[in-house]
Amino acid sequence: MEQQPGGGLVLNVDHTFKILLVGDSGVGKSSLLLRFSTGGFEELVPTIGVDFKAKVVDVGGKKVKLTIWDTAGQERFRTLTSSYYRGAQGIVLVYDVSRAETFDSLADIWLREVDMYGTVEECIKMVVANKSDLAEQREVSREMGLQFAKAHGCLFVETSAKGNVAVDQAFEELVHKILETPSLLASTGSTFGLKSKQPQQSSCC
Ligand SMILES: Nc1nc2c(ncn2[C@@H]2O[C@H](COP(=O)(O)OP(=O)(O)OP(=O)(O)O)[C@@H](O)[C@H]2O)c(=O)[nH]1
Ligand SMILES: [Mg+2]
Repeated sequence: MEQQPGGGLVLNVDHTFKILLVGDSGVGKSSLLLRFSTGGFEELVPTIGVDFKAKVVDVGGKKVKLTIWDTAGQERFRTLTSSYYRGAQGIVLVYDVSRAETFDSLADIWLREVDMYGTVEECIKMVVANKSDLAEQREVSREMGLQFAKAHGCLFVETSAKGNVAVDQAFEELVHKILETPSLLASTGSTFGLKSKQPQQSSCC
């Protein structure tokens, strides 16, 4: 910790990374973030717009501040949430293993959004298969999720926010991969590593 001229305290960190959570409504994005940030699990209402939490983690000997943006999955917020892809070094695409349509949406909606609105070249994508505790209701096998992630160059982790299975591991793996990617470290706080294309403007009717 360090005293600032204005009297406030700042935490010295090696890097600050922006992480974005996307996926259909109800897949458990906010529950994963709650579990990761506070260790808890409780019944949540659907996210309105975008929520945000910050957490400092030690990964590979580095102190990393994560600013994690939790977007609403509901379609009515899509125009708003699209602007939050900008500058994200890590994007987590979440589906619910007990609802196959949420898995299909990864290809139909969420990966397309990453391509359209992401601005960081080489940003790390991670597919998270949540609700692994719902064994009886499972509609998407681990193998299907893993194959999909491989085919699209994404990391893959199965989690349960409810059962606290592999949630910390998912975020840590993501941070590890970002730390291993030099262009993403250069992009922290600078314009290095940004895609050359201009961000998409939302169209006007
Ligand atoms: N069984 C089970 N239920 C879960 C798990 N994670 C979340 N849920 C439940 O799934 C529902 C939706 O969770 P949310 O975290 O609000 O989902 P979300 O993806 O943030 O939804 P939006 O904010 O609408 O995009 C809630 O009833 C949660 O309690 C899990 O790992 N297992
Ligand atoms: Mg939510």
